Amino acid sequence: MAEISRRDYFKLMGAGAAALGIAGMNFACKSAPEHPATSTNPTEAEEFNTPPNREQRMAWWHQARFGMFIHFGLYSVLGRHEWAMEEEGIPVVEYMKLDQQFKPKPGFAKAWARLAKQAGMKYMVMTTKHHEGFCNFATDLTTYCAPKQGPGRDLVKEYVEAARSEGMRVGFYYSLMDWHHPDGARCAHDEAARRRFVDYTHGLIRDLMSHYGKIDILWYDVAWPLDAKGWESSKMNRMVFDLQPDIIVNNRNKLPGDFSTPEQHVGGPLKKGDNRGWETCMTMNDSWGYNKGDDDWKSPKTVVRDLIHCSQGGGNYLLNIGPMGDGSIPEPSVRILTAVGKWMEKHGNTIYGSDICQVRNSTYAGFTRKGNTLYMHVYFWPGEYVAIGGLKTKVNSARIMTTGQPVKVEQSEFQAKFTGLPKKAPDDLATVLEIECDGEPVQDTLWVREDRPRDGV
Ligand code: JFZ
Repeated sequence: MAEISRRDYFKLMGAGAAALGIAGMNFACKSAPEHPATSTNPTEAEEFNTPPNREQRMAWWHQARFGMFIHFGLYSVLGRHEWAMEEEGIPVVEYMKLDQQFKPKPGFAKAWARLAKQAGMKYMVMTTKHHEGFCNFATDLTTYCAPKQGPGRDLVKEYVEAARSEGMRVGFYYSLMDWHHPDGARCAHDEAARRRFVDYTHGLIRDLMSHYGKIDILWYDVAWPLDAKGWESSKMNRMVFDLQPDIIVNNRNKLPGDFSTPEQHVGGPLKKGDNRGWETCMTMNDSWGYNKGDDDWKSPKTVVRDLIHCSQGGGNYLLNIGPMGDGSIPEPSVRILTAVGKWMEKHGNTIYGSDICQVRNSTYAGFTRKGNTLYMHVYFWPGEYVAIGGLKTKVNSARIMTTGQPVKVEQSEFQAKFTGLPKKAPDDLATVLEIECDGEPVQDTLWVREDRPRDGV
């Protein structure tokens, strides 16, 4: 273990997580019923994941497509990445003193929510407790929480109010792994410690689900060192849904949850018959928590492109900010999100509520779809004309959505060509062609490779 890097470690965990749906459930079947008293059907109690009305609970989320992730905690004061406490081996007593400098300025969360709205985001997910163990919210279960330490106030409450006031849906991130709690590691091999720590964890989640009104998303993270049985994840989810019947939860408490969480890459389609959702979470540089030295910022174009590709596959995009200890957002993030917001203002309707799009092959464009309308998002503008190979659906008409300019369509068996375009991209991030088709647009590139007439001997 000492010799593998954190990245490799997570790769391993990720591989395990891929099999989690099945493995987790099998495990649950072998375990004792978790709610024998509250259910007449113990099998059902054992296997509880989330309520069956998933489609209904997730409808707003599928529409929304784009959210803001916020990593905020004591590591925001330090500015050396949210893993600094472990990666630099900082003594716990020393780390704890950071609270004295953790003084978010008044209205800090308002600024986040305003920026999220401006960027075209529809929801926010903030760390209520990260691996460091510091609770940003009020609780009777520990003194290691914002109201009782440096900040002297409930930061989660301020976040919730700010998000709501800008019309954002509200999500809570919660790390199961805890580097501070005395039972956080020994719970793996000491049953009394596990009992205490699981009670503590369920208690904190109960606080979060009870004191802030309607919460839209619960985003669990890192389940080390326990499995679903150890965490009593089934019971955990049951409690969450008892308190918040309309909430959606992710898959990181080792149950499948309502959606999966591909990290730092655009996710793929779910397995056939799986009606859960997926959400790619991503950083704007390479760190989640504020990391002063990390200058590896993505361009606004990369962000827009990732958002398009998430929408194309029916997924969501949760894009992170790592505010500083005073709550202010690093300037590059503001700049990137402002540019993305300008693009979304004009083109957001090609993203929100879009349907999964089967057309996907182009080296310079991404695609989204609404019914029979295909949106071609050209991020690398080739000038004058663009073309789609193997489009099997008849195109009725097309225009450049960005400018309103109508576009000429030439369609032959293997190629749809859109001509008379300007030399220079009308929008640098992505120029969108709105293509009205005769039916649901379908592309077959293999057909092009196999059946297109060839030449020569
Ligand atoms: C976790 C955290 O360790 C990190 O600090 C951040 O909060 C991020 C959103 O989540 O990192 C992970 C968790 C899971 C995987 C990779 C990184 N995974 O399954 O590949």
